Amino acid sequence: MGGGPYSTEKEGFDKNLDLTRIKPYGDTMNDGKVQLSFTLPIEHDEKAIEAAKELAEKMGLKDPEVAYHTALDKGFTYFVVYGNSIHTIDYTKIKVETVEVDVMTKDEINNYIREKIGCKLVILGASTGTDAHTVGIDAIINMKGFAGHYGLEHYEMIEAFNLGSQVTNEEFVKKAIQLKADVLLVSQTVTQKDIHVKNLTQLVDLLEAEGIRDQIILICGGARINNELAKELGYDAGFGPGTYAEIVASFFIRELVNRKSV
Ligand code: B12
Repeated sequence: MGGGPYSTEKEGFDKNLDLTRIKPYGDTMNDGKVQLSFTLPIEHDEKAIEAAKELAEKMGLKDPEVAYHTALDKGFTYFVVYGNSIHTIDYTKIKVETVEVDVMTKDEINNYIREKIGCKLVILGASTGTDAHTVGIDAIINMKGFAGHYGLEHYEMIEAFNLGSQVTNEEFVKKAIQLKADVLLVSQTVTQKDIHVKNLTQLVDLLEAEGIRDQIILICGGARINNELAKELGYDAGFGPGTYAEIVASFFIRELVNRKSV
C-alpha cells in the first residue's frame, strides 16, 4: 500500500475488525456510516429538515446530515440522511436457525424418490393471501428455475403444480385435497404489518380443520422467512433468500421417508 496523499494508513484510520463490536462500514473500518431514508408527515421546510436531523440523532446516528429532502405531497416530506451509527453488535453471539440439509443433485433426488418412495411426488405451490409476488415461488417450481438451478417441474419424479399468486388459503387447501398433494410450498414476500404471519397461521388452521396437516409436508419461504419463524408458525421448514429447488427437494424427500419409517 503506497501511502499517497489519500492513504488511510498515513492518516491513521482505525483498521481493527472486532467481531464482538461490529459497526457499519462506510469508507473506513468502524466509521459507522449509514444512509437512511424516511418520510415525515410534515410540510417541506427548514423546520422539517431540523426535525429529520433530530430524529436521526435519536435513532443513534452521530453527526447526521440531511443529504436530500423533497416534498412528497402536501404535508409529507421525504429525507435521505447520512450519519455515523453509535451502536455496535456482538456478531459472535448471533445464532440463526437454518434448515440442515445435505443437498443432493437433481439426479440423486429423482433416484431417491424412485428407490425409497416408489412413485411420483405431488407438489403444490403458491404465493398465498393477498401477496402478488410470484418470482420466488416460480424460482423454486417453474421448469427453468433460478440462477442456473432447474425448478421442480424439471424433475421427472415430481409432479409440480404452481397456482401463482394471490391464492386464498381456502383455494389452496381445496386444491391440495383434490390433487392429494404430498408437499405444500407457500411463498410470502410482503411482511408489512405482519400480514405473512396471519396468512401463514390461517393456512395451518385450515389444514388442521380438514384433518390433513399431518399427512402433508408444509414448507414456506420468502425473502424475510427463516426456519425459526416457520417452525414457530407450525411449518415443517422455512427457507429464505438463496434457496434453489434441489435444496427444498433434498429436505422434503428425506422428511417424507423419515415419516413413513416411523
Ligand atoms: C418484483 C417486485 C414486485 C413485483 C412482483 C412481480 C411478480 N410477478 O412477482 C410487483 C411490482 C407486482 C410488486 C408489487 C408490490 N410490492 Co414488491 N417487490 C418486488 C421486488 C423488486 C423483487 C422481488 C423479487 O422478485 N425477488 C426475487 C426472488 C427470486 O427472490 P425471493 O422472493 O426472495 O425468492 C427466493 C427466496 O426467498 C426463496 N423463496 C421464496 N418463496 C419461496 C417459497 C418456498 C416454499 C421456498 C422453499 C423458498 C422460497 O427462494 C427464492 C429463490 O432463491 C422487491 C424488492 C427486492 N429487490 O427484493 C419488492 C418488494 C418485495 N415489494 C414490496 C412491496 C411493499 C410491494 C407492494 C405492497 C407495493 C405496493 N404498495 O403496492 C406490492 C405488493 C402487492 C401485493 N398485493 O402483494 C416490498 C415488501 C416489503 C415488505 N417487507 O413487506 C419490497 C421488499 C420492496 C421494498 N423494499 O419496499 N413487487
